[in-house]
Amino acid sequence: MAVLLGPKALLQAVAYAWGRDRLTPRGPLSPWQGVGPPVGLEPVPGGVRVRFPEAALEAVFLGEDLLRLAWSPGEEVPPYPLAEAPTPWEPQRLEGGRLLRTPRMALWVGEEGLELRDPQGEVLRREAYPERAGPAWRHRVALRPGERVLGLGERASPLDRRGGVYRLWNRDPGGSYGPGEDPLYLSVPLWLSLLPGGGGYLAFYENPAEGWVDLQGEEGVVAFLGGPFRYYLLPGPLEAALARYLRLTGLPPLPPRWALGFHYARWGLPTRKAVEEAVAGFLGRGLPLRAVHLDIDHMRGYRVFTVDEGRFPDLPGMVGGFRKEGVRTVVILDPGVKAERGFPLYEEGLREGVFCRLPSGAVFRGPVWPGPAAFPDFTDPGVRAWWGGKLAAFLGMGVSGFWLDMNEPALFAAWGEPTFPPSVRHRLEGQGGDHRLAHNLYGLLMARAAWEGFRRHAPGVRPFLLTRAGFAGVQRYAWAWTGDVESTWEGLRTTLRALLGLSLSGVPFVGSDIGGFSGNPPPELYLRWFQLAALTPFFRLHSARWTRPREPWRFGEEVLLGVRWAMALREALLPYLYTLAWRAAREGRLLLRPLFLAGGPYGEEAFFLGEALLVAPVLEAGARAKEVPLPPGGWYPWGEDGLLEGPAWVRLPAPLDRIPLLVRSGSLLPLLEGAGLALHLYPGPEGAEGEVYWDEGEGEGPHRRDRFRLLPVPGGYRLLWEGEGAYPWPWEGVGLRLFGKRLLGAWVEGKAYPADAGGVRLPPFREAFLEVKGP
Ligand code: NBV
Repeated sequence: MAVLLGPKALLQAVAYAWGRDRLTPRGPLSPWQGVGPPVGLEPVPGGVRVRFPEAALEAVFLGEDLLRLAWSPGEEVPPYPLAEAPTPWEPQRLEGGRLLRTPRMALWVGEEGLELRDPQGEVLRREAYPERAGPAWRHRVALRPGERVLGLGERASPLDRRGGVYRLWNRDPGGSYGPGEDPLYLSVPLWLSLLPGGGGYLAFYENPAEGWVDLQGEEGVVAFLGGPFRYYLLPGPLEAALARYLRLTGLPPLPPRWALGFHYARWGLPTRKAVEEAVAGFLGRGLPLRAVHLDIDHMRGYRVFTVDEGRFPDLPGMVGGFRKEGVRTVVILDPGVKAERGFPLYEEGLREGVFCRLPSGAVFRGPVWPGPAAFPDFTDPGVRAWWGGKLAAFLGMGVSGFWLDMNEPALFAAWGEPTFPPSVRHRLEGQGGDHRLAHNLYGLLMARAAWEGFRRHAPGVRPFLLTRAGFAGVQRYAWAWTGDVESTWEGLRTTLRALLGLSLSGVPFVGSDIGGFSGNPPPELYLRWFQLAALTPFFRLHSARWTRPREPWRFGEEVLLGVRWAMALREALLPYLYTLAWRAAREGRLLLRPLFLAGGPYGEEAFFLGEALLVAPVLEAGARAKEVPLPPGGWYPWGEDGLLEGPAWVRLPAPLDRIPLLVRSGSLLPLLEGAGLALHLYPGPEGAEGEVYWDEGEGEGPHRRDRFRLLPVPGGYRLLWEGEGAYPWPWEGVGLRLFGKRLLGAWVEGKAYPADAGGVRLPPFREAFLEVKGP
């Protein structure tokens, strides 16, 4: 990557890599040794303590669906990933205390290992007792034929991880990556097992140390080079296990509504004028832009928290002007602080002792954008508060969000690991430790610092944070994007995998750089990427500074029309998406759901967005149709009356300007249509149901939740509307559109409302009768 920066940075990157190698202790791992068979067993609150000649295990239930297994000895790390301090839950004790059972799961403490069983006694997971090598731990987990292993965070590999080895270590691949690159920026030690019968379980290792998961053979090996060997087991169904995991590590907050709109970013917009021209380009063409991101170009010599007044005069004026047009501004923040005498932030950081240090006590410096930089130690609460305080100036300028980059942490190294040497010290809330333990936490804790600073300095405003790196728990603070993926069809397929993998690892708000980051997408790829991104939680166009301009009008009329359609679809879906966001925040429901999570077959070709939409993105050049495995049930092609029946493989038309999209029969979709809200009714044999969550879109004021139920009756349907919450219904009445049957008209309190081709608009009601015709 440093090559991209020129000779000076290259020299720095070489010097850094050489120096780092000198600082990095080398030597083989001591040999692995088993902990031996259990030699004693005694009850503890919620579970059991098992003694081994060389180790001990505490297995404690924290609920009927949550079991914690903690091995000692081990290196402790503060419980950063956790959002709750769970308390023991008493299981039933059988067979001399070796079988512990709850209504949802059971643990068997055997001679050679542990078994996790379902309430019927079926084994969900069998693991051998672990082995140790100094501070390192590893264990073997049996895998069945046909068992799939998913999760492990953001990966550029097939969703089913079997057959590969995956490193648990956040890493910047350096400006571009494609299929198979491992590891990437955001790893999560979360393993989901999908068993051949459809059941499964979740295992979450609460260990930030470097590790790997080897799934090449008939058993899986999970290893960590240090840290606590502590993990949680949760029985399936997988979606319920993920929701429980999200409560354990923290539900994502409800985002501001604007964040669900379209964002534009571009690295290499050197001046205020260039940014304003880009924004005007969207608005002038009626393209609904909701946020613009400022990449590192606005900084003075890449000094974080500065603005180059020459190139970006009166930033508050620019930000305020955008806001009037409905466009929010998001600013990038890198963790590296230019190590330069006279730079106030650096001087202050030195005075206050916020930077990471080497064992010698010297401040650690590594090359990044501004040249040699020092890095705040986010594992210290005082440093988090200090850093968070720096957001105040940008918030005061009207900035609405922050984009956290390079927080793996990444730096420029000519070879070897592009990150801190392992010996760099971290405070880890006072307990102290080195970078081996803190590395994977750095992005999480930078996000936490930004979150806490945002909350403190803009009270009542919902923070918007986007991060590249993270760990379990990062969903409490930030959305994530998939970084510098290449601009190829393979890159698009890789992106879909990375997005679904993140979602399956408990990071629900995710997105990618439309068109890929590092290259020039051909027009068709660009449009297909746009269509997919419009149906992922985070919808942003972004690209590297060495690429050709990428705005939707740069590819000709046909592409622009296609982009307009995708953007209009996104805008229309806003009430649906916002309701999904609220359900994620309230219950830990995922937005992106691979088909197998909800009764469909395993596959990577299609996914659900929420419960109602099945998205089948086109991932190949020239394709004008897409084969999709339909899960059981009825499926309406988007906006059409004809019904497809699953389970079946179907071939959906995929003209260049459309993404194949299906609606589950039985759904009721809330959509924006013009200035009003319309319910699109896609009835199944039992009618349909759906809901809308709405509020001011920002802040912490009142909200409302409206539930609709469509029930078949002779001659048509009854439609029931139940609203709750103090926020007034913001639209004039409600529009209705019926699919599958012809809507003749509606009746509310004895008054008739005839329908036309666009459906019917009704005043607010508690019950309406819909008169329909035909099959
Ligand atoms: O800040 C520049 C880029 C940014 O545009 C991109 O989105 C990040 O993933 N950043 C990486 C720094 C280095 C890119 C080679």
